[in-house]
Amino acid sequence: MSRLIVVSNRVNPPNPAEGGEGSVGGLAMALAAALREYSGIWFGWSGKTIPEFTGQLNMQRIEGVTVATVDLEETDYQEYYNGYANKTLWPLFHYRVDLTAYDRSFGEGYDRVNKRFAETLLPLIEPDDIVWVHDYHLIPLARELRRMGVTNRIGFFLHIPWPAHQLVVTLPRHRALVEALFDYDLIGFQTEESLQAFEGYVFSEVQGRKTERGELEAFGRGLKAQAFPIGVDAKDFAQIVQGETARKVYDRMMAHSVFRKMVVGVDRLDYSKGLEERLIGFERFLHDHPDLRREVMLLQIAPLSRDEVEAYQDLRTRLDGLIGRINGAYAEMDSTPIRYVNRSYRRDELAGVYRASKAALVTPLRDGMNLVAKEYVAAQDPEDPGVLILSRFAGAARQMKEALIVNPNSPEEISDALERALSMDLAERKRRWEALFDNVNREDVTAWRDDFVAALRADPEPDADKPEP
Ligand code: GDG
Repeated sequence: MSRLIVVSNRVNPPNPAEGGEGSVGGLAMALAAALREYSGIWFGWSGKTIPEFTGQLNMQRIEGVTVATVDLEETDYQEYYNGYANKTLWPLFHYRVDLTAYDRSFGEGYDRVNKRFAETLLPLIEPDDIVWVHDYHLIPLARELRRMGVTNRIGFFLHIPWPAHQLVVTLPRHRALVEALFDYDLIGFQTEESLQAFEGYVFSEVQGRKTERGELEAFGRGLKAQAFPIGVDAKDFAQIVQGETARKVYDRMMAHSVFRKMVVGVDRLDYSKGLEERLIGFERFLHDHPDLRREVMLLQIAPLSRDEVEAYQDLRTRLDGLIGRINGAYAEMDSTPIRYVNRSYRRDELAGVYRASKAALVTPLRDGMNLVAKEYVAAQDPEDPGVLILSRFAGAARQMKEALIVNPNSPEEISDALERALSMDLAERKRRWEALFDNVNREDVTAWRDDFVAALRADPEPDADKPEP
């Protein structure tokens, strides 16, 4: 059986030395499991910077997974990671043209690092291996590998949205970026909407077409493009929530009346997550429901993220001010409407918090999928489930139709949904939760991974209408 090589910017297989079992994300778990199954390798940046790039590979075995990492130069880190990935592609693909930096040096750094990744990875690739590249940091990786003569099957999965055509064309080198995607055999998106936006670009911008077999063709090449909605490890999460740590957190919260009507939000501190809009919606709720002010509390967990990037620092400052203002206006001597935490918690602690809360506010302005929505559902007590309030702009809204779907830009919709969630009778809560859980359980992270790998492995049939190379 062929080996699987997973490539992502950062490499994070489950590591008991870093917080132990239960603290690791479901995605890392699922990829690590696939790598064990196919005896593969996980390759990426070590997270360290050095004065001059050496291309030295660091190989380790972590929990049965072979991990290969490479150090980058400080300039690489600034131009490729902080620059093109996080100041150009991330904001643009989340519809924030106002925050997008169009700096030529970032694009050059991005190409340079992708070339360096390819050069370092090349000696590890054996003829039968399949290669699975993850996310917007590494779009041109297949192009670089092809230039070095690699003919293996290479797939790419985009974890964030693919935006509308009008946004993509604001990138000075958008054509080159899209052309680079045609060096993959398969590209996966989170949703049909992203897939259609990509196809829209290909059809109207570069006169591509779809073949009879459903392949996309442009730049004289063809590829398969499909939606593969990512999921969580629902079974694992349902188990974690029964564990000792989760139970302790849950019991502690249930014992205190301040947590009796708790609403929870868990997000990296990122402008795509709609945190300000959520807080303004919660403020509207407090304003509209004086009778509930002392009873309802929002716990917002927001670990800091990308805090070297100015837009993230600005957001943090604005959130500090906004929360201070709302708490100042609505707190009493013995009650505070918003608890706001900038640290991260263990996965099993989060599971306990999810279960203890009556509702979750998952209200991104744009999100590829959003795993918190799915984790929240997986952690609920089937006999007394909480209610999920979900933005229509999260990829997850496509599958999770039984959530209370809101427009995150509307404080009134957020306020109304909160009121509805907190007064919903048990029968309706159960009915909604059962349908949501069924989906989260069925379309889980293992199904996502297996579907992608199977599609990538599938031998291309001879295609009569494919142009000669
Ligand atoms: C990208 C896409 C897509 C958060 N705080 C803590 C913590 N988390 C965990 C959550 C969840 C993960 O981080 C966040 O995943 P999301 O999907 O919500 O968002 P992104 O980080 O933006 O992820 C997104 C995803 O990739 C996968 O394809 O769904 O659309 O943007 O698992 O639980 N985990 C722990 N402590 C925390 O304080 N342990």
